[in-house]
Amino acid sequence: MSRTIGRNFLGLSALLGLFAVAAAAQPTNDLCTNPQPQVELTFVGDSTGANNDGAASCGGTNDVWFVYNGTVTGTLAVDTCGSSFDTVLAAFTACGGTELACDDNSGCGSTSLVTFAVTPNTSYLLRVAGVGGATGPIVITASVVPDGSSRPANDNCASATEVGDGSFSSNTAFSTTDGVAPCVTSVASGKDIWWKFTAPATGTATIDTLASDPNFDTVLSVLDACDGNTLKCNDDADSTTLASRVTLNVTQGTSYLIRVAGSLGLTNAVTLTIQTNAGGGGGNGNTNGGGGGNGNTNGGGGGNGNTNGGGGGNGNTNGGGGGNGNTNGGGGGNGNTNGGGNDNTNGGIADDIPQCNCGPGAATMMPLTILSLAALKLGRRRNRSVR
Ligand SMILES: [Ca+2]
Ligand SMILES: [Ca+2]
Ligand SMILES: [Ca+2]
Repeated sequence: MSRTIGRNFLGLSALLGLFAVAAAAQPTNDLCTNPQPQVELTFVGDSTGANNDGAASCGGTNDVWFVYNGTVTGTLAVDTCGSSFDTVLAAFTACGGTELACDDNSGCGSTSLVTFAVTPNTSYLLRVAGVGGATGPIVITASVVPDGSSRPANDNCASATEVGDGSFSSNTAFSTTDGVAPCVTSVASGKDIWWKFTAPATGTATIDTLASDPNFDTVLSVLDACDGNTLKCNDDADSTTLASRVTLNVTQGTSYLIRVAGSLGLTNAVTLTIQTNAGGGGGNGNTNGGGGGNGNTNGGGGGNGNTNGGGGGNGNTNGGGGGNGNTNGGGGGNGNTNGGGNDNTNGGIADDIPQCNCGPGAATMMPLTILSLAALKLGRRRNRSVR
């Protein structure tokens, strides 16, 4: 999103007048009688310098105001996930009117989440206040679900869809925000859905949204638990795509929470792909430090190093066997593409010659693949830019 955020965000900002609030000045939406329009996206406000002119059953001071104008009959959710301070959020029928909902900490962290029924052609006043006089930048997201529709089953982290390896379709439409992605600004990672991935093997898992609509700017993160630590986070897989990809080490039987959000609170269909590559077994090091091997991609076996530092082998791609290094520092072999070699006795050199089923060597295949992918993405990028 790094390239497009400027364009999208500035465009939205101009549309919504988001930066009308000057730093350290009184916010333009300080008073209930002059609220900032709220739409169904993720955007920013700022209560710095705000005075208090409202009251809510769950407290808060130094409030600023937003107004949401109903367009359908349904249920509106508004959250302050990503805000910089401990918020309190309340909804009213009018300035000084009936309180429809009030919440302190149901959002992510110490932020707030309220839900209430809405109808077309009706305005709802939203009060964002701080606990203990706190003020600062606010991130606020609104998401209405019309009667007859429903939020995604995996909207909340606690109800994440359980998966293993594979490809999974879902949609962020009507989702709400219940997490943040530390690799982007809060406003750049809004409405989210969740999967709970249990690793089928110990090794490396690659998780991506690359099969989603190429125009959907996703942000992908992996956590060790709901409200836990973020292990990996990615906005754009590379400079030519808006989709996301992460690779992480995983342990068989361990579960990981996967969050996919749309930039700026935009929503769309998501295809999530997960592939675990079981790391080959590390080699055996017997007597004086034989090194264990590395197994990359589909279970390459690690080599054995026996006596005086035989090096373990590397097994790359489709189960290349690592070599055995026996007696006085025999070098372990690298097994590239279906089969590595053995080096035995008195310092045999490492064998990295493909043994069978070799076809074109890996060294010539890889650049061609990268170039082809780059050409495809550049072509797609050009196509998109002329729409
Ligand atoms: Ca709070
Ligand atoms: Ca959510
Ligand atoms: Ca992205």
